[in-house]
Amino acid sequence: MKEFEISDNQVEDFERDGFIVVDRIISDEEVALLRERYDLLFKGQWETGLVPDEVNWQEGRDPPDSTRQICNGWKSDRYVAGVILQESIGRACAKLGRWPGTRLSQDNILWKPPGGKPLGFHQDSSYELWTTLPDWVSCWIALDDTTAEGGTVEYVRGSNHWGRSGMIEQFHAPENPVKDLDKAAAAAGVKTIERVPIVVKAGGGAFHGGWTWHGSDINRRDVPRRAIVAHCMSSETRFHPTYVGYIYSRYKRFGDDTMDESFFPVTWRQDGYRSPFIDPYSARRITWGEALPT
Ligand SMILES: O=C(O)CCC(=O)C(=O)O
Repeated sequence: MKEFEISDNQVEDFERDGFIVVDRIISDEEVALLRERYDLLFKGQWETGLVPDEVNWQEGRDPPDSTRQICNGWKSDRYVAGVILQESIGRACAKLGRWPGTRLSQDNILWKPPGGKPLGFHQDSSYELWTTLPDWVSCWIALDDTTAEGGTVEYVRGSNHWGRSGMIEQFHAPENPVKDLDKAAAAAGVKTIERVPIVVKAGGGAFHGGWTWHGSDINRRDVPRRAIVAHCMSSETRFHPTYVGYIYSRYKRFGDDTMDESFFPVTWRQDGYRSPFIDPYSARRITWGEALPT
């Protein structure tokens, strides 16, 4: 597949609107592979033996109409790693964020079944205050063809300029998914909220900024809506010295604010560097934590 490139015009659109749509990010083969891996992951089958950082839905444990979510599936499944840690995504995020390089903060594996509940509208970067540079760029990739009524992700055009709000009241299955969004719009003096549903073929998707309001509604169709997201940060990012994020600060060492590439890999850097374990790990030549082949 021809790799996609982000143009200077797309960077301008991204900075103005808070997101851009890209028709093709991963190949049909990668889409098919991820759909197979999703079946296993939501059954709790961890290919590397390691449990993901967040498992917010498990077959037999959670309500069937909740939106299923796992974060950092790449640590548990090397096939997922092969897709989400690819260089082209890192390069695109760095260009959009005007960074010297990209680190993955976390992947987000999402599966909204027919009738699946909404995800509350939020700003991603409000959840990243445990870092020194909480200005994410995220790559959202559809694994099914999306439609407005199928509960696809929606971005609020221009909301990246509204300022920073905190974490929202309820992220999973809120009664009113736009409760916090409405408050933020009022605080910013915005009268008209333009919600843009992302309608793309499987393999296509969008890039959004960390301060862009987004979320998704109920899936009113009879087919699932699956997606994978690479939430990325600048390769220069360090841990905040004192703010403790309730999940990801567990990777911070005492008295040391540097980020370990084993947990926050550098997927692309303008000087050509990329965390050395990514390629042998993604090719399944080593498993989690194993030494690099000589
Ligand atoms: O796909 C969705 O429903 C929402 C995804 C999301 O919140 C994100 O990519 O940050």
